[in-house]
Amino acid sequence: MKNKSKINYKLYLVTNRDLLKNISLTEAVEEAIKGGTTLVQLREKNVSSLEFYNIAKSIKKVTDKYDIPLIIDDRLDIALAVDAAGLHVGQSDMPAIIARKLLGENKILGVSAHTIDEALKAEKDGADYIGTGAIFTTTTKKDAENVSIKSLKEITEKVHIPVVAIGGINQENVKMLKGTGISGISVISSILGKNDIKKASEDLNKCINFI
Ligand code: 3NM
Repeated sequence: MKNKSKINYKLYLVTNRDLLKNISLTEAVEEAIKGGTTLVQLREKNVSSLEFYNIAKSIKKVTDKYDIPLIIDDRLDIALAVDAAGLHVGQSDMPAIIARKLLGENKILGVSAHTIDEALKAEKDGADYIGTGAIFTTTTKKDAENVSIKSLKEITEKVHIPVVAIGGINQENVKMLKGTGISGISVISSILGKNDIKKASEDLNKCINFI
């Protein structure tokens, strides 16, 4: 795995197989990486442990091929089982401080935080980066809480670790995040929901020169 301090958060793809059109998840991830995706999070709901493990193994083959770090959402056991680069936890998942203990210092730990207090606690508890959203309206995560651009900026100003914005980000609205101090954008549908995934990744990448 890359040195943790060298992780590029700029274009962070989160997965959701339900959005794919006539393409497998492994192929979709490969296309996104070819288009400039810099980091991948495997986030699949409603799967058995065996299915999640098998998907993670096949995605890891692709991310390893391109030397892109793979982060596993929520499932620390799967992250360890496939020797992923790291784990992402939400506020209702395993506490970050415990996840850090179990992961060790060398793995990446990401934490979703919606407020300054949550972000500061995540940093104290050992997070390497913060995911903050939903910045724009998203239909991909049904229970997403809204976070304003002003709050996003306040979070980036208060914490000393990278902050990645998530939620409804697309080619049109991404420019509104200029000046917020984010280290990257995290997206599902504006890449995986498109017919040409490589082009979607390329196009989005061109819109984030300010990062
Ligand atoms: N987390 P899309 S929003 C996985 O607010 C996820 O924490 C969010 O998907 C949060 O790019 C979200 O399609 C879904 O809007 C992002």
